[in-house]
Amino acid sequence: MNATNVARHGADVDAVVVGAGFSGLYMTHKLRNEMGLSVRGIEAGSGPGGVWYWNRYPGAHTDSLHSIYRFTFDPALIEEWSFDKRYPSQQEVHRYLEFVADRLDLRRSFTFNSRVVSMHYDEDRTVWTVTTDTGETITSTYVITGIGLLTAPNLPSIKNLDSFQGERYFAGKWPEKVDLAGKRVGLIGTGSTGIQILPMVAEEAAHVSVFQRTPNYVLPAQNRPLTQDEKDEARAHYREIAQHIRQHPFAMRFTPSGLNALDVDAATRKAVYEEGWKKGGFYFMFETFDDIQINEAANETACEFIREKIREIVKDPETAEKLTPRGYPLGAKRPPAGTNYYESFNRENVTLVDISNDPIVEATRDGLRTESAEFDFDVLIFATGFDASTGAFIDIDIRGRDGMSLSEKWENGPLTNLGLSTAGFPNLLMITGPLAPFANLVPVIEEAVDWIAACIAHLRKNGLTTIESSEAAEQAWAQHATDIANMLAAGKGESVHTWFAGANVDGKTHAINVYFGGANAYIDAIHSSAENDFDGFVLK
Ligand code: NA7
Repeated sequence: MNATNVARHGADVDAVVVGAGFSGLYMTHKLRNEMGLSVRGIEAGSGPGGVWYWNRYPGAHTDSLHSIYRFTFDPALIEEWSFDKRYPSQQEVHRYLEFVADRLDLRRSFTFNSRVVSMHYDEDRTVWTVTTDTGETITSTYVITGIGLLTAPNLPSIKNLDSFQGERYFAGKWPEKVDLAGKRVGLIGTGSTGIQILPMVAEEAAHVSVFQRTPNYVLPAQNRPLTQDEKDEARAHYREIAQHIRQHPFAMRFTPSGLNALDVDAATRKAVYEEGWKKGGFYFMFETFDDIQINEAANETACEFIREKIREIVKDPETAEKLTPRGYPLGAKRPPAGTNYYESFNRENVTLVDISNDPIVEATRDGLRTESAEFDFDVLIFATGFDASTGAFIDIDIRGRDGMSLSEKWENGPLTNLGLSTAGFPNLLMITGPLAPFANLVPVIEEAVDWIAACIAHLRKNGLTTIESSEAAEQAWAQHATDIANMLAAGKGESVHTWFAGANVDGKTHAINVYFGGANAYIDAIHSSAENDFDGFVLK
């Protein structure tokens, strides 16, 4: 269906959608193809893909199983697409999103190679003015962000960095082609990104020095090609799978084991963990013992199992010891899933540099200097993570009612109702904005997009002009998110610089910026709000 409605209040379009990842693509489909609104999409990349467009670094893949990392709103998309790997690679997910954009004819609604730099609200006209870095200005009734949770780079401020004469790359903005063959590489960061990059780069480079500040609990992904039967099963049962994952706290295809680590003997415990390790990735967290999320002593048994694995895999005891995480629970940091990560440290051409007690002091012409040593490289890779959740919003000059700046409003931590809207910014709607769940995000995105579409339909049907969160509801939601995090391992990560709490970025306020109460509870909450005339939101 083509746009049939002239945008209201003299605006150029009904809706500007920012971003062409999972969120922006589905939102555009919903508003334009299903509801007939005029939509303008803006995307900084040269094509669709969102985080899967930018994160082209070697080894990038999902930590979500193939069967739960795709749209389920359209049976044709299920029928016509299968992933090839158990955990699809960046290339696969990128191709998938290109396929979705083409299948639903979405590209023509987007302007690519264009970045939104400001969004200002005019209260008299109830219209937003969106400006891009190409100098374009668009007015719109609604502005909807699909700008991702992990998009704004976190680049540490290293003294004299510009004096380094070699090549420099940030993993999350990896160029099309990088030749590392025969080069000496410095890799900073051992989160999900760094641990995926290392084994790939070590195959190619002459030498890799890995700069580690905090050791991680790295689970084995156990990635492999899918069999035809697995692909068929995922396709045949996609509706049940979609329903099942919406009832899981992390929107994943797991079933709690019904076992508690502290209720079984040591031999049983080891056997259960061994099975979880073999299955790989988040199976280890969610299908071994139910109490490891909530009981510190139970959690410690899982940590100890992983420490033992590190000692078994890594041949040099000193390196194994440096790689061993201690003093914080599994889940306080986002546990990465790797392939041959610990094994890489048995290679002749990989060295671990522990910078926890010997920090990087400055960059030199040829590399990096820590307090006690100098390291020379041809290439420096930053796998240092993201200014998560709020960062992509703060990078845009967003001003709501009376010129209020969003970055000033969120100075002491983000305030949203259900990650969808914030008071004082009418008709700014966020798809999984700050304080949306930490989970496998595709189903959560589908639910948030459906909620926003239902909300806009409700406004139009009832002759209403604006929606925004009530102040009381967003205060209550932020407090609830903080209270929940404090009860869980995820709330114990401040001391280990976790991005969950904004603690990974120099100078950022430490405040929880994702919701740990469960994707299932979140989905119930947004359904309940929609069913009760958008309770918690002010509609005018
Ligand atoms: P993460 O998980 O935030 O990891 C970033 C890594 O970079 C981590 O090891 C950090 O050490 C390290 N880091 C960050 N700043 C510095 C400085 N200043 N000096 C040294 N080391 C530093 O980001 P990823 O990109 O790996 O993963 C992000 C998400 O993407 C992940 O959670 C998945 O959801 C997908 P630290 O641990 O803070 O000591």
